[in-house]
Amino acid sequence: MYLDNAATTQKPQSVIDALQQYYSHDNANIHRSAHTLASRSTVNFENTRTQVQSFINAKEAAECIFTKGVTESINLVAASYGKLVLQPGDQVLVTEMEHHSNLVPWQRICEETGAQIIAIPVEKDGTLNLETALTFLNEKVKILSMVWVSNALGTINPIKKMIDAAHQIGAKVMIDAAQAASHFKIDVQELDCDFMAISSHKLYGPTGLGVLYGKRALLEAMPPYQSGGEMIKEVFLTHSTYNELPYKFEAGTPNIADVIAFEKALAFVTEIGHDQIVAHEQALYQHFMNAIENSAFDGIQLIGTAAHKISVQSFLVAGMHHFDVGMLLDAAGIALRTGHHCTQPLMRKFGIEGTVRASFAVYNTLEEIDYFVERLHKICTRTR
Ligand code: 7TS
Repeated sequence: MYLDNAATTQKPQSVIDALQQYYSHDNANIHRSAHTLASRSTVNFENTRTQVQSFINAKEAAECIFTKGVTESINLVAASYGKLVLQPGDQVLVTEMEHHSNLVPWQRICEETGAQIIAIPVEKDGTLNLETALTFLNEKVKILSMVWVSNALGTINPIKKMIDAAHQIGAKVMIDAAQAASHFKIDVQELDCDFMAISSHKLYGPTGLGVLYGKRALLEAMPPYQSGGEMIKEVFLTHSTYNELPYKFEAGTPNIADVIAFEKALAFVTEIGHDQIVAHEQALYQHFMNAIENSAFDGIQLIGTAAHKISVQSFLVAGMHHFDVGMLLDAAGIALRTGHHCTQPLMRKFGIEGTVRASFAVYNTLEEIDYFVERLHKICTRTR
């Protein structure tokens, strides 16, 4: 039973078949050869980019850059855009609920540029107080980089209001949509974010692949991130000129097979529909919450109780280490994550080392939740 969907989702057969198809019949490097195989894989590769454009409603496909995932997307923006604009005394605004991948790249660029990281505090229930959050936006803030949905808490943040307020003070906004993309219909034009990062593997697609969306004007102004083949227009021995978007940010042979298979993952989500996915996940989540709010579960401490959440619940069992709870559940055939969830500052804020985290996806069933609840109940009662 797989309840670790916030870490990575399982893949539909169509994605697995697309990988098999590529390596068995279409394998060729893209964008550089004249032969039939190469043009076939190039067409398929670029087709995924067009599907990504439509999935997030970007104005152009060229604003969608393939990366290794959210981590690399944020590193790219920090190293390229951050280095371009940050000056000593400037601020990069984040929240206390960021994944490490939306903290460490900014810490490193702030060390280099003399800018400072400021974090909006998280309330006890795992939410951001919008009024408090808005007070952090002042003229020193050049970049707001925040998570849409917390991986550890499941909290859905009010990003549209934050984006609009950040723009009013002239800051640019990067959204970490790692956990949001499989649940919500994304419209980057409507949100008006400047950058957005998503990972394919949390969206039913292959691992090691993600997308960085950026507004064209910003991407044009930014220096390349990595250098080598593909990202150049002309190379001389001592200097080079750079390729047009999106290739300027895609140095080297990309992750061709996974990009091609990712199109099937996007189709999987689109065919079911975000509304259907969320309705199913919320039904599972409510079923779980109803069961554990039952008095028989008084040994459970919930971490993250925001009113607006995705189907993720962190918790602790009284008198037991979270690792032990995870191991007992694993022994019962239930896979979920334990630990700090790459959010150590958030765990520190709550005065804990980590949690047990259950995260439900579209293929989980009510029967699975019943079994999970039954096993969890056994674990809770044996600690008394
Ligand atoms: N941001 C958030 C909100 C995440 O949940 C994750 C991964 C990342 C960034 C990094 O994404 P990556 O694809 O570059 O690794 N989160 C988790 C998790 O919760 N358990 O394992 C990975």
